[in-house]
Amino acid sequence: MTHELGRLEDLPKEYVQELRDLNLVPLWPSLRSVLPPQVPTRHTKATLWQYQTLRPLLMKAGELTPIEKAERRVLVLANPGHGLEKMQASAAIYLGMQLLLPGEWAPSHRHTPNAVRMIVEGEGAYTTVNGEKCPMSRGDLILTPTGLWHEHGHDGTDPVIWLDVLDLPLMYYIEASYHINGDRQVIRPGQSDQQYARAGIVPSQVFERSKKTYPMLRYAWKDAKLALQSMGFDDASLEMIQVNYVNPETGTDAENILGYYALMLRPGQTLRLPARSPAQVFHVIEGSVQAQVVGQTFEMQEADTCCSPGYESVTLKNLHDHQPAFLFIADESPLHRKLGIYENRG
Ligand code: GTQ
Repeated sequence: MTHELGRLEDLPKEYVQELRDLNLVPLWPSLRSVLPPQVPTRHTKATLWQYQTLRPLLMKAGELTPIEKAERRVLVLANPGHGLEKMQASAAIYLGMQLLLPGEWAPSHRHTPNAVRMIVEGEGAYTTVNGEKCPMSRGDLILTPTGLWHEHGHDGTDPVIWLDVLDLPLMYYIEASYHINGDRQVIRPGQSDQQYARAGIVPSQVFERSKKTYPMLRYAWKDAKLALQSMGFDDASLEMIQVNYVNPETGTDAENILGYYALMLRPGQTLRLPARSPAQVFHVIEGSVQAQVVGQTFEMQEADTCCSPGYESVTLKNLHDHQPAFLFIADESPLHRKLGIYENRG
């Protein structure tokens, strides 16, 4: 049973003011709003960002603002439910589309928020993460976990665009977001996507030396795609063809706060994802996909991105009858699990 609670207006104005003057606030008028019944209040609105409409504006930013004046030339995919100035896609997720033009360099820095890049378009650019050069190709996932130095360079001939996913809103909210600038990194030999090229087979040195917290920094799309295709081929009855991007030495989430996944939809497949507590982001790597999110229907083409609030189911449909579709997904599951609030409501 839910009782009607006393309102602020029910109290004498002078009393409320007397409290306020002492930095005191009565709980009961606000109790239901901070602890709503059954389901949390979610500011995250189901929102679609179409690449086709965003891309020309990002290219325009390339003309208007030189890289030296931007450091990171990014258009933020901001959720109107949170207010655009908050620059957040969900409570914990930040999304940005970043442009790097041939010859440009985005200087080295490190920061507390964890980031990943999902490469959308172009060849020849790279991110150097703690001295490891990570080449960028469409669909590749590159990690820049908390505290690791990273800078972006471009030796190619055409614009390169990628999707940045960060836990910046969370870090900012807990007053832990800051950055440090650094010198250009010296590139050391060795690439983690070569060292961990096959699942279950890891370099023996791992057991001799102290383990790296983040052994794998680049996940090539060709490997993730092959894994999905193999899974689908292996078991024709498998409905959820999805892989997790994990730390290859521990099997745990690749980063601490946000989870990253790749999903394949068979030709014509419709897949209902259960209502789980974390908010999610869907980005089309290949194909076209319809996403039904909280009463909204988004028709998504390649490189389109949408988000969904937590505690809502999402239905994905591959709009092609003859080709599979591939999605990159980011969510707040690692955070929810660590906080002990993860729920799957079916
Ligand atoms: O590329 O390092 O979208 O530091 C926001 C903050 C990208 C980056 C963003 C960043 C970066």
